[in-house]
Amino acid sequence: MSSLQNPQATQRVLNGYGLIDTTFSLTQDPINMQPSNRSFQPMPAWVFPLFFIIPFGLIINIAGCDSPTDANDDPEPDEVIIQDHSFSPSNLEVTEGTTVTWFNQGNDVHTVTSGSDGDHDGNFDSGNMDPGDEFSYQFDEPGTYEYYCIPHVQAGMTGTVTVVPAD
Ligand SMILES: [Cu+2]
Repeated sequence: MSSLQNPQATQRVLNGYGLIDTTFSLTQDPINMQPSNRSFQPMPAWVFPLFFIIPFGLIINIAGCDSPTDANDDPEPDEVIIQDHSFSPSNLEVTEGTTVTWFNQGNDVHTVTSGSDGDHDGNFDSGNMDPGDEFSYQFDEPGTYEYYCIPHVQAGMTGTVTVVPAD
C-alpha cells in the first residue's frame, strides 16, 4: 500500500504518561477517526524527581520567611522596623542577653547609633544601612539604651531599648 493510497498524519500529544505519537490514517472517516498506531515515548528519568523537588523547595521557601517583608508586618519581640523616618517600636523592652535586629524597610539610608541628641556613646553603631539592610546587637547588661539615626536625628528619628534582668 503506497502512502498515496493511505496518507497518514502524526500528532504528538503530551498526556499523563509522557509524549505519545498518534498516527491517524487520513483516509478514515474524520469523525470516527481512530488512532491506527501508537508509539510510546517514556518520560526522561530526570523529570520524575522534579515532581518532588519543586513543591518541597516551595514549602521550604515559605517556611523560611520569618523575617518581616514589609512595613505592615508586626515585628517580632526582638525586632525593630526602620521606616522613613522612625523606629517601630520606638521603645523596645527585652531581657538581658537578647539580640535585637533592626530591619531597614524604608527607602532611605538610615543608621542605628547608640546615644542621644546626636552624641554617639560608643555602644553600637550600624553605619549606613541601605534599604533592605539589617543590623543586630546583643544586649548583655540591663539598662536603658537610647539610639538615633544620624541623618534624621533632627527629625526626631530616635529609639530606646530597655533591657531588663532575666528571671
Ligand atoms: Cu534615618
